[in-house]
This record gives sequence, structure tokens and C-alpha cells, in this order.
Amino acid sequence: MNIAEHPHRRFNPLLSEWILVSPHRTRRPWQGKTDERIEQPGVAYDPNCYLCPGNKRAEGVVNPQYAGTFVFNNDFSALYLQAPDSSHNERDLIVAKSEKGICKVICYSPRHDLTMPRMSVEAIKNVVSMWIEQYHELGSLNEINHVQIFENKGAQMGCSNPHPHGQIWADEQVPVIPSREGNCQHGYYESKKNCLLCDYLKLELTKKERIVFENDSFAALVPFWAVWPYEVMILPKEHLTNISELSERTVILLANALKRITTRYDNIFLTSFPYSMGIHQKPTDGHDHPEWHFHVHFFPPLLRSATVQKFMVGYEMLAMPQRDITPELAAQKLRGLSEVHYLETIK
Ligand code: H2U
Ligand code: ZN
Repeated sequence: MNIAEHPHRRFNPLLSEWILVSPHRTRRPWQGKTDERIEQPGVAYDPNCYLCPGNKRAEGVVNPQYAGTFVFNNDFSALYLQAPDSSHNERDLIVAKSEKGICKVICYSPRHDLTMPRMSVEAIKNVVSMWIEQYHELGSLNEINHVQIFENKGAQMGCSNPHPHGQIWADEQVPVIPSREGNCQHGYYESKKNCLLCDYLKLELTKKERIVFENDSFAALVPFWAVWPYEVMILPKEHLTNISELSERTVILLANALKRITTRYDNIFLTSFPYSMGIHQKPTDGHDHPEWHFHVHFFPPLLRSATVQKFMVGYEMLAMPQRDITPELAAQKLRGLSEVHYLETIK
């Protein structure tokens, strides 16, 4: 089998599931849209934005005149701490369990028109520091056993506002995907006496074909089992179970990696590249979890242009995930892109 040519399955050891890769289909003629218009940023302050400093939010609260990052409790939280404790079970078929939690919104910058790739490494470092503070603060609560930090960017991902922001949902129970990743890492750790992602990263760093870039502490790569066309994972080279183990220097290096990957993303289609990104790390349930290796996932939907995206429908919904362009080709494309944002080159 030649994995650059023949249809094959790839195994995702982090989730213990398979994906289908059909490299030969990239030769398929494309007659759809491929517009390459250059997208311009919006205004620095939008009086109608609910996240800009000094503006009123949907429920009437006024934002402070913040100058850096700003965190607040989501006005429409999906979870709250006062949810009553209870569970329900009818013959193990109709099963429910109460869930407590806290949801926060985090503004990255007072500037409405900036996105992560257009922020300075110093400003992104402040975002990472805020994630660490929140992980610690929320994770220390008795009711909270998992802290999910994430960002939805772009209208294609259902993001409601271009103002640079992310979210945190802190839960009583470890959610489904982090729990599966935890189980897989635990299983590997038990059987091989080593960390799954330390071993995987070592392999990738010798092979190089899926590495996009590295700095002293982090590597950005397209995983062998990536599902989304330009899916990327950022991994610390050191075995760190969670972001609060980052030193002052490695916080800066994570900010550096975030700026570099998001800049390359924007440069693919000369557009503000949409994605969902988030951090997976050890649960805050009081256990050590030596099996956990923290990492950042980027799941971007775009496929061929600023408007042509991959949809997880049909076979993907009913059978298994599938991709055409190989992770190796996606990594090669990302490696070839500039780390200078396109908006800085056309001024
Ligand atoms: P997105 O990142 O997916 O756009 O979500 C923004 C969040 O901001 C969303 O969860 C919250 C919404 O509930 N929000 C507020 O908390 N206050 C507001 O005034 C509007 C939106
Ligand atoms: Zn704004």
C-alpha cells in the first residue's frame, strides 16, 4: 500500500477510532467555487459589539474599559453551579444525570478587529496566562472536575461575533471526548509504561513529514490521523500534564506557536481562517493523571478556498470520518506558507 495514493484507514490512538483516507480523489476535477478575494479586517471599535470595552452586553451588564484581556461569566451559561443533584435510570435505557458547571467568556484584546495571528506574542502570552489562571481557579472548585478552554472562530463555526474571544466551560464530569482521550492515554501508559503523546511526538520529530514547525518547547504538526483538511495539533516537547506546569518562558513559546500557526492559516486562503480550537489537558479531579500530555487541537473546516469547506455529512455521519488530501500534503502546504500575515504584506 502506498499511503500517498491508495485508499486506506488510519488509526487515531488518542480516540481509539479509525478514519478513511482517499488520496486518489484529490485528482478529481473541481468545478466549484475557488474565489481568492483578499479579506480586510473590520473596525477597531464597534459600538454594537457586546464584547468591546465600555459596551453594554445583551443582559444589560456594561463591560469595563479593559486594556488587555477580560473574563466574565457567560450571560447565557449552558451550565450553572446551583443545578440540583439527581440521576434517573429506567432499565439502563433511559438514563440521565444532573450536571453542574460554570461558563465563561474570555476577550483576548480590547481591539475588535484583531485576531490571534494579528496580536503580538506578548498579547497572546497574556491570553495564555489568563487560561492558566482560569484553569487553576475553576479547577480548584470542589464541583469542577474538568476545565475545557476553547475558541470558535468565524461564522462558518457558528461564532456569533468577530471580536477576538474564546470560552471556558468548566464541568462536574469529564466530557465525552477528553474522557476518551484520557482513557486511551491511560491504556497506553499502563501497557507501555510511557506517555502516548511523548512517544508519538518523538516519532514525528524523526520523520518530519507531518511537522509544520517547531520552537524550543513546542511542535505543531498535522496528526497522522487528522480528520479536518488542515487539522493541527500543538504539543509540548516536555511531558506536561496541564498548562499550569508551563514556566514563564514556555508560556511565551506557546504564544509564539499559536501566533505562527494562526498566521499560516490566514495565509492559506488570504482570509481570516475559521476554526474551533481548544486545549485538552488533565482533569481537575484531584488525581495525578501522569498519562495526560496536554495539547492544543485546531479543527478548521476550510478545504479549497475561503468559502469552500469540508462538511462532515453523509458517510462521515453514518459510517466514519473520511478525507481526501493526505495529512502529509496538508503539512507540506502549511510548511510552505509565510509566517508574515498577508495583511502586513499588502499595506
Ligand atoms: P461564540 O464564541 O460561539 O460566538 O459565543 C459567544 C458567547 O458569548 C456565547 O456563549 C455569550 C454567548 O452566550 N454572550 C454573553 O455572555 N453575553 C452577551 O451579551 C452576548 C453573548
Ligand atoms: Zn468588539
